[in-house]
Amino acid sequence: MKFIDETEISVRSGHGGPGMVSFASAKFAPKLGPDGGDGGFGGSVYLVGNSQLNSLSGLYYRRMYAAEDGARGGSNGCTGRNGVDLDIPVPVGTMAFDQTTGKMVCEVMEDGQRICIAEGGRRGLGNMRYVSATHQAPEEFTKGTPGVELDLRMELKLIADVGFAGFPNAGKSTLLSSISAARPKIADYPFTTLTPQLGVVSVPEIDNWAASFVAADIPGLIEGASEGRGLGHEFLRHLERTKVVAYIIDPFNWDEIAPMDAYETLRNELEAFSTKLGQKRALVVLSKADLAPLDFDWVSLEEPFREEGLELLRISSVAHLGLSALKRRLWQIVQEEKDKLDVSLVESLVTSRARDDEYQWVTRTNEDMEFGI
Ligand SMILES: Nc1nc2c(ncn2[C@@H]2O[C@H](COP(=O)(O)OP(=O)(O)OP(=O)(O)O)[C@@H](O)[C@H]2O)c(=O)[nH]1
Ligand SMILES: [Mg+2]
Repeated sequence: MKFIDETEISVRSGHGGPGMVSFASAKFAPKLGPDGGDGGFGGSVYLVGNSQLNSLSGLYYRRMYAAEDGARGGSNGCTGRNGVDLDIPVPVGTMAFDQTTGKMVCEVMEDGQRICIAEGGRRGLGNMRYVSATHQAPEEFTKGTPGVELDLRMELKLIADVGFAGFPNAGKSTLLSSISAARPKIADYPFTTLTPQLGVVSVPEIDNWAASFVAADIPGLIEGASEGRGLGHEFLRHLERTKVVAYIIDPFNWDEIAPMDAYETLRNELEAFSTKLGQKRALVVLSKADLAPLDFDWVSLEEPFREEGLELLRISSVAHLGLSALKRRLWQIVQEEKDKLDVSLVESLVTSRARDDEYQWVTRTNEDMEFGI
């Protein structure tokens, strides 16, 4: 199915059902009093995270989403049926923006997370509700409130731990296919990969038997991608949520570009897209090591990278060289970055707690003065 990472949809929650105006009567008892019931609540619209999906294509082919209206109240005190809620399944990492205000409505970050984006209308009240000692035959009722209508722009930023960035033909897809169960298209011409591909990489050598991370292979980049050359920058957003970017460089492509220049060009392209992305933790991966002659001078090839303080690994996806070391290192970096995030989260919590304490202390002293304590 076509990979879609941006689309527009319209959603509408159900209207609240109107209340009923009705009077009960029976044979020989024509005036038993009001018995109009309330309407039902309108159905709400929810976005539900689904880790089985990794494209917005489902939303691309269907644009209108409406939850059911609440039913009208009935006579005999019957309440109308509530409208059925509508769940829209979306891939994890989907963001919804309101088209009119441009503001983000919500972001679905976990599998099974259910977020209400349009709340159903409130139900209307039947005339039974308006009876009072002095108002025995009320004809008042309420209609219920209308549902909410929203035009949304949906954007997907895939959630992966590691992103592969590289020139076309560098061997990104071959690497993904040799370390995960993903089967991206591989060929010896540029721009074989046209859409991002995800793969789950398991790292069996780590003590924790469940150790794994998600890697994303995105279409090849070329110099000037920020000006729209090649496939442009379109897919770089899928690297934004990764913890580390693996720069896949073919060191035997000297005729076209030297390895260090290739790295710098790629990094500049990432930086031109977003400074944060350019500054993300990096690991340089020299691919196709099986092509090196026995006396190949790796030291002088790797020297400029080492001078820059860059971490470097050599692999061959075809001959399965260096893949275990790469998997293990990437996994370690992902853990380190996650720990850093946790630490900064705890720090921000501690500082905000400290601020709260300070605030409480100030208010407490005011109270203390009042009570003379
Ligand atoms: N000898 C050798 N060839 C490789 C290796 N990895 C990839 N290749 C070859 O390099 C070519 C390009 O590989 P891909 O994996 O399609 O490259 P890519 O980076 O995904 O390319 P795009 O999708 O165009 O960006 C293919 O012909 C692969 O067979 C390797 O480790 N050794
Ligand atoms: Mg590819």
